[in-house]
Amino acid sequence: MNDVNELLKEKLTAENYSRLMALGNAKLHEFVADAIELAEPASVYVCTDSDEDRAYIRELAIKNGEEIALNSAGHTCHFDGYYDQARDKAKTKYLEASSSDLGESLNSVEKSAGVEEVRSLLKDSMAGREVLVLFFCLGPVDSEFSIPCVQITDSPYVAHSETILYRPGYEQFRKIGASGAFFRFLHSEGELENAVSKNIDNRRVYIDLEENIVYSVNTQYGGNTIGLKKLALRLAINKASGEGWLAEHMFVMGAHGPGGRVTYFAGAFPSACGKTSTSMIPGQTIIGDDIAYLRKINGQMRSVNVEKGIFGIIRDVNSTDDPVIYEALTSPCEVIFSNVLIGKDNKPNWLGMGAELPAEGINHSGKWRKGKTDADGNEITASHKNARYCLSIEDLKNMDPLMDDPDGVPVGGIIYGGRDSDTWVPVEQAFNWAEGIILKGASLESETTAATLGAEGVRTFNLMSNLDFLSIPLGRYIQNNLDFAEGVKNPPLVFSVNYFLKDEDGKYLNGMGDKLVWILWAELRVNGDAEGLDTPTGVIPKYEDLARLFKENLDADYTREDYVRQFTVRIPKNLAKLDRVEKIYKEKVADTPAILFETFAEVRKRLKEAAEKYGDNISPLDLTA
Ligand code: SPV
Ligand code: MN
Repeated sequence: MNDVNELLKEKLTAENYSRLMALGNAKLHEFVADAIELAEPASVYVCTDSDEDRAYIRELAIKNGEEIALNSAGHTCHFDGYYDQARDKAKTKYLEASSSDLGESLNSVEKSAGVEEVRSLLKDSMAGREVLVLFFCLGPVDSEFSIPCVQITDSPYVAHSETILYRPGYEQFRKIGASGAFFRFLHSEGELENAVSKNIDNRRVYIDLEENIVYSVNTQYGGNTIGLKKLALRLAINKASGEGWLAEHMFVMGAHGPGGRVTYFAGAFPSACGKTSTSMIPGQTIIGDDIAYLRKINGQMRSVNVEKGIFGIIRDVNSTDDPVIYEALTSPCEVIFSNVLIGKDNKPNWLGMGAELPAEGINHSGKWRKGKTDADGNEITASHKNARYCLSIEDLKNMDPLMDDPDGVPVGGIIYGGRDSDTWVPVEQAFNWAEGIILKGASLESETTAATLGAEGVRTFNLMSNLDFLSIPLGRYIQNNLDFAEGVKNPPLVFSVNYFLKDEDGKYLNGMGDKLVWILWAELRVNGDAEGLDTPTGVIPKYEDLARLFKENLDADYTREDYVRQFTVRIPKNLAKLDRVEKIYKEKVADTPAILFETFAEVRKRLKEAAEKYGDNISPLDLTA
């Protein structure tokens, strides 16, 4: 204890020391002292929630070259290393204590060996740099949902991103004093070359679930470094499992129904499958786009956005498809662009922005010219496919007024969606909560994207879109979800959506804007205002309701031909999917709840009976008959 205080007194200026001591939390002091002793920064800056401290971080990011000021007020650009452009799933591991039971599916390393490895990489890693100590709160402050967090990082870019993405927490720490639980994150970008992490081969993200600490080193990409994002989600899933609530990879948005009614939806989609743009559909209101906590409060399922900003994929954001984000990105406000193309005019450019891109500029590969190839001979795109923007939801015109409500918002519906070219219809409601969890969430498959390292377009199982972040055995996670509706008076309806269905020629069957109609139909269902048609797997919309919604909201004439092509129930594809997913549970998930297999058997029976009656591919018009 005394050693800790002495070390802090020696390494910190009087002002920084008193800021840290004012929090009166020995566990926090120890964590900071240990990080300083290990990584040996040249100086330490302790941030409060003040505007001055935020401005200091922003300026530091520009001064140290991790961000470049662009020509619009508040806009900066950050580049990650060429091979550091996405989450590194292979090098993200749980530090597994001998007593733990993570199961085979989770990537882990024996704890003492892993701690030693990551600490040896962190040793002296901050030499010559200033380290920043920051405090945030996951979820609204002063709420049942709040989790205070401390982030230690030598990257002002990471710190800057977090000040945009998370609610300030210095005052929250002051309130919890010595007693409360909190999450801890230690990040070092390691040695830098041209302001990017140099030793990518030694990139590691190691997670200690017992101590609620995450170590991240030799990387800058946000998904590997912004502790409060996916690293905290992993800690939260474990904590939630012990405490009876849920931490999910979900947006939360308000769908605006007839007569000014607002119905809230929480939706889980794998990365780069339309999650952010669903949370931002024009005319609706956003609470959050990426991570939600769900709790039962007074017999109601309620949800908050864990974050207060968006670290979104910028590709294909243009004034037609995502007008709200596009407007924010092209207006003066605080935005960090990452891995976009900077043209001669010092403005950001990205794939799919709806304008011709400059033929040269600066991007994640350095000086770029159209046609430039990398060391493997691959053409380097103008901006990276996983290029991102980071901005605060407060800077969007469609922020929901209940965004910071300490009690969250009531959840009317849950939505699961993936990138599925040939099986699921565009929208379908499950018959009940358990079937929703099992047939929608626990059966989710999606084609891989640029958000993680590795090949794209490979159909992959992705339980509730949360598989990458699970920190408990898969079966237990499913059971927690099944149990979560217990004691809830009106459990949310559960829906699947699929924006990526294609015809035989590989052409998408839907336009980008159609998702508005699927969400508004779900809104009607939640409120008992639309009838549906039963399929073997759930309830689909009637043609008349969709035609009306398309006309009223998109001024589009929705034809019966479109309806039939989109909503034909593809029995062989659904059966094949059940087989694929069941095989995974049988072979890889030892603790799969029995009800999952029972439900699969039941649905298989329903599908086969339907095929006998109607044929392999059932037109939704036949279901009306
Ligand atoms: C995702 O990939 O799901 C994201 C961005 O939301 S990351 O921070 O990389 O997780
Ligand atoms: Mn995400």
